[in-house]
Amino acid sequence: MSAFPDIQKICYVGPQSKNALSFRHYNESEVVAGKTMKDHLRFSVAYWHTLRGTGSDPFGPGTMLRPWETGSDNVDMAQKRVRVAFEFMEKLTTPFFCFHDRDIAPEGASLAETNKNLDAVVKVIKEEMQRTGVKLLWGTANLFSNPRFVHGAATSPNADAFAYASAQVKKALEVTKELGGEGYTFWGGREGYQTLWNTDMKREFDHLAKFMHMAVDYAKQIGFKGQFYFEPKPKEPTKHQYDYDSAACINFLRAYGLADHVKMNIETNHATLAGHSVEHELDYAGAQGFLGSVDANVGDLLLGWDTDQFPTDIYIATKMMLIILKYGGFTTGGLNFDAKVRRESFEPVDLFHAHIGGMDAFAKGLKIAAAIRAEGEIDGMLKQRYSSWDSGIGAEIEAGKQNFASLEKYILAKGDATPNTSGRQELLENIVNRYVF
Ligand code: XUL
Ligand code: CO
Repeated sequence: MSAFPDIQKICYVGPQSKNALSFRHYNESEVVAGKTMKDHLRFSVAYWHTLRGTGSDPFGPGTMLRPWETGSDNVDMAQKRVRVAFEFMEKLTTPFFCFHDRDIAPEGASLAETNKNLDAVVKVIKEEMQRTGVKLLWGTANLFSNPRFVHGAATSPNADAFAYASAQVKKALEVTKELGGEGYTFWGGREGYQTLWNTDMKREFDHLAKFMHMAVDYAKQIGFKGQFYFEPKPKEPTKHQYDYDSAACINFLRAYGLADHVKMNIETNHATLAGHSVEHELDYAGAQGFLGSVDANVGDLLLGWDTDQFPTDIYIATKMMLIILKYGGFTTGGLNFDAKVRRESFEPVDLFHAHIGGMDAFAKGLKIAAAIRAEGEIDGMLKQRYSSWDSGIGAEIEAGKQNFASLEKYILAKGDATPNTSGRQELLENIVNRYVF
C-alpha cells in the first residue's frame, strides 16, 4: 500500500515550472563542470527527521499527520516505516539516506534484544535498498536520547555508560558495513559539560579519543572501509560541546592521532550557532584537508537554537557549492538534509515540498558556482590581491629564503610598504549577484 498515493515521482520540468511537485533546477543527469548533478550533490534524506520527526517542541506534543504510523513503536511498525521511507526516496529521487541506529528500530529490554530488533529492520532496509538503488551515505549511533547517557557517552564520568556506548557503536558499525554505508558519523550529542565544578575535561577528552580509536580499530577489524566523520556543534544540548567547530574538532583529531581516519561533517545551523558562517566552516575544514560531508539545513538568525530548517537560501547554497567545488567536490560525502519541516507543516506532502526546495536550491547553487568558477573573474581578483607573493620579496618569504633580519634590511632600504589596493568587497558582491539573477 502506498503511503503517498497522490504523489508521483518528482521530475525535472525546468525553471518555468509552476508545478510544486517538480524540480525547477535539479536535473539529476545534467552535466555541470564535468559531472552529473546527481554525482555532485549526492543528496541524502535524514531518517531521524523525515521519518521520525513528530513536530513536538518544549510547549507541546507532536503535530505531524503520518497516516502510516499505527501508534505502537514496535519492530513491525519499524519495518513498515522502512517501506514508507523508501517509497518517499524513490519518488523524491534522492540517491542516499542517513540514519541513527535508534531511528530505524526500537530499543528492547536488553542490548541483545535491541540488536535483534535492529537486525530485523536492517533486513528490510537491505531489501528496499536493492529494490530502489538508494544507498547509505552514512550511519551513526544515537548516544544521547536514552537516560543512561545523561552525562554523555564517550565522555561520561560513568565507565559503564562508555562501555554501553562502545557496544552500541560496534553494532552500528557492523550494520553500516552490512548496508554498504559510505561513511560513519560521530556526533556525540552530550559530549561536553555544563559546569567545570564536576568535570575533568582533560580526562573526558582522553576518553573521547580512546573511543574514536576503538571505532577506527574495529572498522579495520571487520573490513569497514567507509569514511569516518566528526560533526561539530557548539551548544545544545550541553553548554560547552567538545566538538564546538571545525577548528576545535580538527585540533582534537590531530592532538590524538586521529587525523588520518576522520574528516568533518559540517552542518550549516551548527556553524551559525558557533558564530561562524557555514562557508567559513567549510573553507576552514577544506584548507586543513578535512572536508568530508555536509549536513544541509539552515538556522534562523533571529533564533538562537538549532532550528534545522530546510535550506532554500540561494546565496548560502551558492557559497557552499563554491567551496565544495574548490576542494574537488564530494568523494564519500554528500548533502544530507539534516532538516525538519516546521511543526505547523504537518501534512505528508510538506515533506516533499521541503526536500524539493532544498534540492532545487543546491542544484541552482551548483550551476551558479560552476559558472562563477568557469569565468574566473572572482578567482582572478583574488589572485591579483595576493600577487605581491608571486614574485620578489613575497615569493622569497614563501620559499623560506628570508628571515626577520633580512626583512628588516629590506624595509629599511625600501622606506615603507607599498600601499594596499582596495578590497573591492562591494564590487565582488555585485559580481556574484550578476550570476545569481
Ligand atoms: C544534531 C545533529 C545530529 C547529527 C547526527 O544536531 O545534527 O542529528 O547530524 O547525529
Ligand atoms: Co547533523
